[in-house]
Amino acid sequence: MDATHSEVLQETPSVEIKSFFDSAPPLKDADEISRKLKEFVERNSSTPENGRVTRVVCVTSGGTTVPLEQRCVRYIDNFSSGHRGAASTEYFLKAGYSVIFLYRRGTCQPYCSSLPDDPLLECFDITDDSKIQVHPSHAEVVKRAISEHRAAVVGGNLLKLPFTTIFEYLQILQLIADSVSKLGRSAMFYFAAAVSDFYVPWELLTEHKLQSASGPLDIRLAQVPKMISVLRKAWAPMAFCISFKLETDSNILLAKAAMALKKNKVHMVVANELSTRKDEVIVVAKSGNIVVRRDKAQPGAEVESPLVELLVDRHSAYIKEAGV
Ligand code: 9Z3
Repeated sequence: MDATHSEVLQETPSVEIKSFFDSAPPLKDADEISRKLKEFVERNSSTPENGRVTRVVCVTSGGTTVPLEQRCVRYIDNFSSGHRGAASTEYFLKAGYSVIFLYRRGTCQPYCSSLPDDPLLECFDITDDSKIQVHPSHAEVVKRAISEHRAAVVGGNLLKLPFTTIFEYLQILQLIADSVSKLGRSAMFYFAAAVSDFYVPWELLTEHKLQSASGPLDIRLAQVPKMISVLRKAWAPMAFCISFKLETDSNILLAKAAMALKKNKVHMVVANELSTRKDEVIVVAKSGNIVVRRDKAQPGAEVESPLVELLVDRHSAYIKEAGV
């Protein structure tokens, strides 16, 4: 391969990335998000005065949408309830991390998994004197959800940023990476969101609703540039990075996870199979694979508990390695 060809090949990803960001509809609230991030990172940075190093993890959660019209009526979605991201956020907070929770609007939220589907309608009663009170059967879970959530937010340890589309997700992720890169090895990314591999570039979308009278629909989907490897190389190169690999065919899962580990140069890949993802995951790393299981003997035990414990441990070792 001649030098020019190899240069072109090396440049291709950044060209794709530039064109993705250039053509994406700009975030409506970019300034507000940047302001919140700046404040959050400053608050969680170590300073000579407070003498502590706070670890910050960005947990991504839920699926991205791919609009099929600019004034979007129809879209392609990615499967994810957001349970993994929400539960992991709780365990990271418990372990002393501050969390940037980048989540798909409408998906599971930290501290809400024990609440019924419609908490407002199911947890509360109206008393005879028209006051609202928690129904005794839900009192404990409501109290716990409100107090733990409030403690995390008021303490400046939880910042929640919502997204819907793939365009919003990747633009906010870039803002987060820019902000936390200054924390060096104390920052972690935990990519539990299910991110679309394909999308329709914004400029190729029709403005108005697609019409069925125009006959069958042909759509050509472009590949979403691989942002994790860019984040590793350029956006936040010192951050500890955990990506996820989801497959429905268990025969290819570990090979795909090992490939992602090598290609994206992340520190670990959490391999999970769709049907068993709540019971078991396999953490794939250069040093070998580790199976992590939910403790079935304990009622309500979640696989995210031992998983986060393991990752916190590995993150500590990564920080120590550099003598931070
Ligand atoms: C995951 O694999 C997550 O563990 C799940 C969690 C989405 C399965 P739930 O939200 O499920 O609790 O319902 N996330 C990453 C999925 C993904 O899109 N990975 C990409 C891939 O597999 C790489 S970033 O190619």
